[in-house]
Amino acid sequence: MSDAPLAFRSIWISDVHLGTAGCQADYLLDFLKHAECEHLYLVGDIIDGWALKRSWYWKQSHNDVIQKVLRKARKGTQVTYIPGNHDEGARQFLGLMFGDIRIEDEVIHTTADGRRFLILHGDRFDGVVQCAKWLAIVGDRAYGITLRLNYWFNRLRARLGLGYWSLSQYLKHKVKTAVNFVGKFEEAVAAEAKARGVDGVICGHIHKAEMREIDGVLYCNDGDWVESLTALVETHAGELKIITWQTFYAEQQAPRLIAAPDAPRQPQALPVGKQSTDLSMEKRVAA
Ligand SMILES: [Mn+2]
Repeated sequence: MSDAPLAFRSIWISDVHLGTAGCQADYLLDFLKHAECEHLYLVGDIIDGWALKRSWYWKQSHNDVIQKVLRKARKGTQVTYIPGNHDEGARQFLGLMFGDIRIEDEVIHTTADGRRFLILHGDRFDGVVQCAKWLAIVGDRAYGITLRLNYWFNRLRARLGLGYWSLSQYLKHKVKTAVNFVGKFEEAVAAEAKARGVDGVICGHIHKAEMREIDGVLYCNDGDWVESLTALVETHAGELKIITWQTFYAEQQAPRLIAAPDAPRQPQALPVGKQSTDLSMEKRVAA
């Protein structure tokens, strides 16, 4: 049994959205390169078929991610692919093997300490929750813009002889509903797990990494590789945790810093071309 920090028993990733400009394939590649596991679960929305139908966007790094996964499968990692709504085309192949990769709609994973987890993407709960999901993504960052928009909007309304109507108030209410959406989604998924008699559930879909107990079951969401760069991992002892690429990367660099005490104590330079993205990530983390 290896207890090296980068060797896990299982890894769950989802919502990679290969085929879109938002996909952070380079970071995911770096993560996959340095993290080993016995079980790899791809929990949906790995390839964004919807976006590719609209306009073709495919970079070398997107190929590399797929190659990396195939390589892991060849080398003995058990890879399970659970299609999501953005890659629903793969749902016609449920129950089949593609090379070394198993395609399933949902599976049960038993952790090293014997707990049973239901794994699914999560989009089937959209209907239950019935809310505008995109608002959760827009969030309050757009609030400043809407305030300005509100001003011009109401000047126009006044000129047309109409009364004041608060656009920002309206959107604020909608954002609040979106926040509710996340909570309601999590509760709906947890309720399903409870009904199935498992100890917990692992899903993706809403791009919000989370691990908390809801009504007696452990709700886990592995997040995404568009914005938050997160994965869920299981250690060899059966402990589950969410890791973010930023932390993972820092830990990866740590041994080198110790090995070279004379090195200037500056943050490690990121691979070329990633600095700007990383800055915006820090902002996101702080937000
Ligand atoms: Mn989805």
